[in-house]
Amino acid sequence: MMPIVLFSRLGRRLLAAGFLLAVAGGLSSCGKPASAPGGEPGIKIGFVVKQPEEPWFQLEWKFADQAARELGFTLVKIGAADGEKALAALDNLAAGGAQGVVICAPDTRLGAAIVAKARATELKLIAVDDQFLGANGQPMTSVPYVGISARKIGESVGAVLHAEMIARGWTAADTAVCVMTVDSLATAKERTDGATSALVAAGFPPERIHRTAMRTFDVPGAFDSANVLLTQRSQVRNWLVCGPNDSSVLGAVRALEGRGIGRDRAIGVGINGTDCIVEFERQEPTAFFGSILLSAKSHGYDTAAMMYRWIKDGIAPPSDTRTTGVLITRANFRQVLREHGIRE
Ligand code: FCA
Repeated sequence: MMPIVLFSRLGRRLLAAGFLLAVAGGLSSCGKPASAPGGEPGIKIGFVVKQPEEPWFQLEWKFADQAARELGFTLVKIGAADGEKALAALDNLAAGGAQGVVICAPDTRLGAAIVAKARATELKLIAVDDQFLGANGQPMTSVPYVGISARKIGESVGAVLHAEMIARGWTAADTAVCVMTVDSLATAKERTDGATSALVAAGFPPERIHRTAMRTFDVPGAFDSANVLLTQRSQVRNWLVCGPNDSSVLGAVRALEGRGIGRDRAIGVGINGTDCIVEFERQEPTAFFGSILLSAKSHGYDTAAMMYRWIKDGIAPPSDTRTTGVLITRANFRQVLREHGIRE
C-alpha cells in the first residue's frame, strides 16, 4: 500500500506544481494574474465548519468569501458535522490542490487526528471558534487559533441578565436561572461559567442557578434539555436564561413559551448575535432579550486572510487570537448589524 500512497501524494504534488507552472506561463504571456487583482494564482484555501446550517457559520463563510474576492484566492467551503466528514474534507481539499484549511471541528477531541491528517496531506491549519484538544485533553497551542474571549463574553451575559432582572423589579427569591450547558466544549463551558459567576458576583443565590446539559448543540437539542429542567422546576416564577450561543437560548425560550412563560416572566441573553436576528425581526417581542454580537468578520475574513498570507508569504499567524463582542437588543440591533456589515 505504502508506495502507492506515496506515489499518489507525489503525483498530486507534481500535478499541483504543473498547474502552478501553467498558470505562471499564462501570466507571462498575457500579463494578468489568473485570479483577482493582486492575488496569488493557484492559492486554494478550505473553510470547514461543523454546523453549516447555523447563521453564525454562514456569516463566517460570507466574510471568508469576501477575503477570497479581495485578496484573490480560491475558497472551498465544506460542512463537516462529524469526524469522518472532517477528515475526508481534508483529504479532498489536499487532492484538489488546497494548501491550507481554516476549520471549526465538529469535535475538539479530534485535534490530534486532524493535525496528523493535515501533516500527511501538507495542509496548513488554523482552528477557528473551537480550539483543538490534544491527546492529553489540553488545548493544542501548536495550531494557530482564533476564538472569542469566552469567559469575558459570558460574564457580560450574566451582567446583562442581572441588570435586566433588577430593571424589571424582580427579586432573586422569585427568579431562577436556566443555564444551557455544553461542558465538553471548552469555549462553551467558559461562556456559561462566565455568565453564572457574574450573576453570583452580583449577588444572585447560587442555589437558584440550574444547569441543564444540551442533548445536541442546536435549537431542538436546547428545547429538549430546557424542558427537562422546566418540568423539574415548575414552581419557578421568573426565569433568566443563558447558554453558549443564540440557538441554545432560543431553544430554551421556545420551551418556556410551550409552558406559557413569555417575555413578562423570562429574559434570555444569547451569544453570536446572528442566529437571533430573525427573532428580533419578529413583530412581537419574545423572551429573547439580547445577544452578544461576535465579530464574524474577524473569524471569517481575518482567518482566511491569515491563511492566505501564511501560504503566500510564509507569515505564520499568531498562535492565539481572541475577539470581543457587543450587546445587541431589539433597541439597537439594526444599527449595530449595519455597522458590522452584516445587514444593509
Ligand atoms: C462555537 C459555537 C458557535 C459560535 C462560535 C464562535 O463554535 O458553536 O455557535 O458561537 O463558537
